[in-house]
Amino acid sequence: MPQLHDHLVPVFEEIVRRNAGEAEFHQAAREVLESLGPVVERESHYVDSDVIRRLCEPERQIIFRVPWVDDAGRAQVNRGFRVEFNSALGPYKGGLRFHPSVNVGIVKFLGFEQIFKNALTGLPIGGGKGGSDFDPKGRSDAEIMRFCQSFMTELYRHIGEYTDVPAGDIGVGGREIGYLFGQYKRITNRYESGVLTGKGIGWGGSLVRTESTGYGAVFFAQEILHAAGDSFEGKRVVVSGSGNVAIYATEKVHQLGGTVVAVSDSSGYVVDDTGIDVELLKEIKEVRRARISEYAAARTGASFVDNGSIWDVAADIAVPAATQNELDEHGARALIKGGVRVVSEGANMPTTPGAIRAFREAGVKFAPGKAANAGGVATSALEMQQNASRDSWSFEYTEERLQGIMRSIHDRCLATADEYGMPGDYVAGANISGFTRVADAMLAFGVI
Ligand code: NDP
Ligand code: 2IT
Repeated sequence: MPQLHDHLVPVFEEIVRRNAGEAEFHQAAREVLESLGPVVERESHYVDSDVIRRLCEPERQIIFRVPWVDDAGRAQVNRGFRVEFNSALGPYKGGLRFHPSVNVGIVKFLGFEQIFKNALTGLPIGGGKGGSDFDPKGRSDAEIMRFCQSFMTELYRHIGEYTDVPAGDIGVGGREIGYLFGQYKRITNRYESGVLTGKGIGWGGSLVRTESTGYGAVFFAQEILHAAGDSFEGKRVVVSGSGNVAIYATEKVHQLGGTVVAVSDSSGYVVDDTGIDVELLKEIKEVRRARISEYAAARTGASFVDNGSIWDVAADIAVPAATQNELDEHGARALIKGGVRVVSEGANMPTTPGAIRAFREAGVKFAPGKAANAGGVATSALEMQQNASRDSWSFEYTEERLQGIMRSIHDRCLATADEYGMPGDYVAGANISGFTRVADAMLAFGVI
C-alpha cells in the first residue's frame, strides 16, 4: 500500500475508528489522503487548521424507515439514506442509489467522492449521496411508484433547491425521478424544479442529462488520446455494465469511430466483435428491462459468457461503468495482457487500489471516476442553471458545454499533477485539485 504522509496517518486512523466496518468509505478516503502528501508538505495550513479532518466528517447523515406495500398486499420495510457531506461550494448534490448492497458505508464513500468530483466541475455544487437497500429487480411499475412515494415522504423535509439536490444513480433513472418529483410537488405544494435533476424533458429536465455521464467518460478518454496525438478511430473498447452510463458511453465511442466489443450486467457479459448494436441494447435494457443474455439471443455473431470476466476481452480502451471494485488486480493484468492503453472510470471507484497500481506500473493512462464521470453531475448543474432561469437549451449547445467541462477537468488534473511533481498522474491531479477548491472555501468560512 502506498504510504500516507506522517501528518495524515492519525487522520486516517480516526476515520477507521469512527466509521467501523465501512470498508468502501475507508478505501475512498485513503485514496484521497494518499494523494495529499505533497500538499500538506508544501502548505502546512491545511494541517494546522484541521480542515482535512473536518472534511472527512459528513455535515449530516440521515437514516430513515421506508415502509411500503407490495403487489401482494404485504408490508415491506427498507432503509433510506441521505448523507449531506459537504456544502462549502454549493447545495449538497449527488445521486440516489437503489440497490440491495446499499448501506451507510456505501453512501458515505459515494458522498465523499462526490465532494471532489463536484468541485472539479468548477460549478457551484457541494457533495452528497443517498439511496436505499430497496431492490428494484422484478418489481412492478406500481411497486416502484409506491416505494418512491414513501421514500420521498421522508426525504422531502431534508432537500430543496438551495439545500440538497438529489438525482439518479444505480437503480434510479428517469422513471424513478418522475415518481419522486411528483411526490415532492404534492407534499410541498411547490413546483420547485431545481430540487431534483434528471427530470423528464417536458417538465424541467435538461437535454443531454441522460447521455452525459457516458458521453463525458468517453470525452475524457478522448482528451487523453488527443494529448498523445491519438484518437478513438479504429480502437477496440470494452465497457462494463449495460445501464445508463454504459449505454451512452457505447453510443459516444461509436460516434467517435471506435468499436465497443463487449458490455455486461451482473449475470455475465456479451461479446460482439462487429460492435455492440446500441439501439438493440437500449431496447433490451431501457424498454424491456431484461438481462444481457437477451442481447446475444437477438444478435447473430454475438455470444453470452456467464462464467468469466469481461476484462479477459482484449481491448485498447476500457470503461468500467457498473459498480465499485468490479475491476481488481487480476482483471487489470488481463486487460494489460490484452493491450489496454487507457482506462476511463464511468462508475464510482470501480477499480481496486491493486488494479490502479498495476495500471500505473504498466504505463496505462488511468482516469479516476471523480474526474472521468463528472459529466453527469456537471450536466445536472446545467439543468439547475436552466431551471433557475426558466430556460431550456438545445442538445447541441448543452453537449458543447459538457465537452468543454470535460476538457477543462482533464487539463486541470494534468496541470495540478505537474505542479505537484507527478506528471501524468490523473489520480493525484483530481484529488489535489478537488481538495484545494473545497478546503479553501472551508477555510474562508472559519471553523463551522
Ligand atoms: P444503472 O442502474 O443504470 O446500471 C448499472 C449497471 O451496473 C447494470 O448493468 C448493473 O447490472 C450493473 N451492476 C450494478 N451493480 C452491480 C454489481 N453489484 N455487480 C455487477 N454488476 C452490477 O446505473 P448507472 O449506469 O447509472 O451507474 C453505473 C455506475 O456509474 C455506478 O457506479 C454509478 O455510481 C456511476 N455513476 C452514475 C452516474 C449517473 O449519472 N447515472 C454519474 C456518475 C457515476 P444489473 O442490472 O445486473 O444489476
Ligand atoms: O455519481 C454521480 O455523480 C451521480 N450519480 C450523478 C449525480 C447528480 O447529481 O447528477
